[in-house]
Amino acid sequence: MELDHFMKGCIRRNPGQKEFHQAVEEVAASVLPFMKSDKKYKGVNILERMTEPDRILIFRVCWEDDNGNVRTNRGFRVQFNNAIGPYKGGLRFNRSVNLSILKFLGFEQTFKNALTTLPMGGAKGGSNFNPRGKSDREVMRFCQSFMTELYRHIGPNIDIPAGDIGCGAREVSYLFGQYKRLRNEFVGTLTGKGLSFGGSPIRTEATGYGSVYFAREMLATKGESIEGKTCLVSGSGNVAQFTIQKLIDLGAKVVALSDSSGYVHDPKGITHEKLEYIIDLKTNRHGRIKEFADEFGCTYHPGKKLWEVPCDMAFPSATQNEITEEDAQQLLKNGCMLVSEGANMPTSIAGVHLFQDAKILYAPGKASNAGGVAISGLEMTQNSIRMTWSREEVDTKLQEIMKNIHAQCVEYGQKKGHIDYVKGSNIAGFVKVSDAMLAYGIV
Ligand code: NDP
Ligand code: 2IT
Repeated sequence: MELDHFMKGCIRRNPGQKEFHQAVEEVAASVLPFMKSDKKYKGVNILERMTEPDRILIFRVCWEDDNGNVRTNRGFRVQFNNAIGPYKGGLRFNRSVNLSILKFLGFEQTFKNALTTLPMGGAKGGSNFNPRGKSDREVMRFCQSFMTELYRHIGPNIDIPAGDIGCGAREVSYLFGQYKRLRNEFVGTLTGKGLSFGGSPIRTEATGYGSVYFAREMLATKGESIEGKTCLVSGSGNVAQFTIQKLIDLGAKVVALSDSSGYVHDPKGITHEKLEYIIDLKTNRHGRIKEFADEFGCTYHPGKKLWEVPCDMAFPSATQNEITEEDAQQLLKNGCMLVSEGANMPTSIAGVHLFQDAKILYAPGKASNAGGVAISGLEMTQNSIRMTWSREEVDTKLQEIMKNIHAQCVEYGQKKGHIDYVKGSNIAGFVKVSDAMLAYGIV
């Protein structure tokens, strides 16, 4: 009832932004009942305030393609909340990008960043520019044009962008190079940089590794381990690649992965050698996952989703709403006992409810994929102190941070021996950000 009332207001204020409504509803369902437990939340409209971004920047991005045509894209930066630290979050370059998607991502980022224990606020940005099929020079010209507007709104103590879908090492490098030229200063205003110019060890791997470390923590609550488990990993980009790598290292068997065209099923399991092929295919050659099936003689399923393959554990690592209610039903029917979200909001609300009702180990992205932004936070620290830590040091810190996030979920989400990670992560993130906002008065 209370949730319905809150959501009516949210929908009225943000018409047509269905992904944003979805992200808010998931948080409000956990937080509204919790707010009754303390009178400091009474009469201050704190959740309304937290669902309104601090500011949104929208700008024109013009560039010239290889054939001399003038192209126009739209650039965005949603600076959602800087109550606990400077704005921080990735840039998404994909045809589907719109304000609803970036607002949902910026909102989730605010809670996620609070969970990392590091001082970072939440933001997200990007463009409806699609790097797929573009030459390196076209991507460069787009990135330089994008930064020519964005640079005036960001800075190492203001807002620190990074990558996301369609924005990897190549794009971050072009963006950082242009920022540096315009400002004439070398500071850590972007994260995910190359290792020779201020990047942190393990940042490339961090989201995927973190998602597996989080799964390991969840399994430990049941006295179980990763070893021997059959896994599905959707996507085949940055997050999927290093989720697969860590799963193989820890003795799991990954039998399927995908891209936006379909999935490949490899019952023998992905090996390190096959993974190297995938990394080269997707990161360097920008190819299609079908080529993996041709190369290694396994089956390719065009236009299908991999959730129909039986598994013990699922790691959705592609995009939002890739697990529908039907997909969740299918996973549960096949005996899936753990879902660790590498992507942001990959499960529809109906799917989340099915996982919660089935009481499987289910981690929402804001908890399980926080390793990426956490290491971005450590990249900022290293840039500030002008030092680089070793891989081992950063990996140890990543494991500690994922443990800590798990502990926060247990603190706020445990009920009768079961851990509701959705409730736990939403409340833990909310407590930290709202405490700061309330301390500032009416802001
Ligand atoms: P990449 O661009 O490296 O890879 C994205 C992958 O997802 C590709 O395989 C892509 O397929 C697939 N994909 C993209 N859109 C769709 C779609 N609409 N339907 C099906 N498949 C799709 O991005 P990342 O790996 O960095 O990001 C993946 C997810 O992880 C996103 O949800 C992102 O927000 C989230 N995330 C990323 C972090 C990071 O550090 N990079 C941190 C935390 C979360 P194709 O090759 O066909 O385009
Ligand atoms: O969704 C995310 O957390 C990211 N894309 C990473 C953001 C970052 O600033 O590293």
